[in-house]
Amino acid sequence: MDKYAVFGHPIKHSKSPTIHQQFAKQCGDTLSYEAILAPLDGFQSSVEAFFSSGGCGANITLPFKEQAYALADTLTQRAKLAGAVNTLKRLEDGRLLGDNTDGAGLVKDLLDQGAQLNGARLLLLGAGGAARGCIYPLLCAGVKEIVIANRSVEKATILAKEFHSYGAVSSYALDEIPNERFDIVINSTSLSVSGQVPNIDAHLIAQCQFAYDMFYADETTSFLKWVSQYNAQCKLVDGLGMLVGQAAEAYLLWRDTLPDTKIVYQVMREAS
Ligand code: SKM
Repeated sequence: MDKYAVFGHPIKHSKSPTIHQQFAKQCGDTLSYEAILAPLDGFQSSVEAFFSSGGCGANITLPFKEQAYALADTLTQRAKLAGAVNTLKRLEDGRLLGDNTDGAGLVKDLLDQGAQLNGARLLLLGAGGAARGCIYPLLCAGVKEIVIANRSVEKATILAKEFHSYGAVSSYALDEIPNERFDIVINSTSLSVSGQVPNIDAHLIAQCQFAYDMFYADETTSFLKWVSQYNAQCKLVDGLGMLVGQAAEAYLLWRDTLPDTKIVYQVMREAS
């Protein structure tokens, strides 16, 4: 039986095994997919043991995405630009291919939820790994301009410089974002985990049509609640669909079949 897994620390919370089992059922595939807790100082040996015992592919989550990037023998363009790997595939010659499907998962979910990406002006809050992974896929999907805003402007500026040859990308400190109209606002910070919101002027979200929080929870996230106070028309979406989307892209890489994400998203939403 084809063997897959997700590696992380912690890993108990991961919904990946449930998502991939549902994809497999939908596609008529028989496979195993387990959650593996890799020791903080033993990621490499844990992944190597998995692949040498016949593993076909793996997802990688926090805090190991940079280590997976270093471990891969060859990388896709989007993984190179993300500087991180969330999907490994064992190639026929035994080498490990590293990919990053997070940004594609985000784009897929934005489109599924009705966002108009082509020509959009987008405000991206945060400049960490999650932001880095989605800039190139968003530009490829037709986003016209990305303004990256971060607590430390230096980090945002490094990202903007790195991606400026792919499109219009600029950087600001959170409290210095020009008061312009944005179509879409994406929160890539982890502030919602602790119920906080990025320190930006509420005018910035008052006219946007779409607010996306990469974090997801059983209840509306603190960021989406905050947006709804200032903009009742705005469509609010959390990161559950991105999680399902990145898993579908990984499944496609491993098995050459793109599962239907909409059904699985509904099931996961109802279960949460
Ligand atoms: O990038 C994904 C990863 O592939 C799987 C995952 C999970 O299982 O919680 C979360 C994200 O980091």
